[in-house]
Amino acid sequence: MPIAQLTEEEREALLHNNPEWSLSREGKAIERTFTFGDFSEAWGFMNRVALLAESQDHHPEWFNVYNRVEITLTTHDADGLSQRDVVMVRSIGELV
Ligand code: HBI
Repeated sequence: MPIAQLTEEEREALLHNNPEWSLSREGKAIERTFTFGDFSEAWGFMNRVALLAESQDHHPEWFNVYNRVEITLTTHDADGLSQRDVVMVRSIGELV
């Protein structure tokens, strides 16, 4: 089911409020790299994000090497960023 994309103003507010994140894919996604002490911590973080993703029915694209986790958020059903990404950015921010 299609979902509304964020407006330009909403995208700017998202970035302004979350300076650790940056736009990618020509404004259709947002990404952030997280670095932890070791793999165990990184994996623990990924576990918690996975539970969030399931509860929100909104799933990250991510890449992990040892203590580093790169997360890209986008909404496939919107072909770009949506409020679902705003909520996920906020939820992930509360975890770290
Ligand atoms: N995760 N990132 C992302 N984007 C989506 O559009 C999406 C999702 N997880 C589940 C989901 N959509 C469902 O609503 C179905 O479209 C599979």
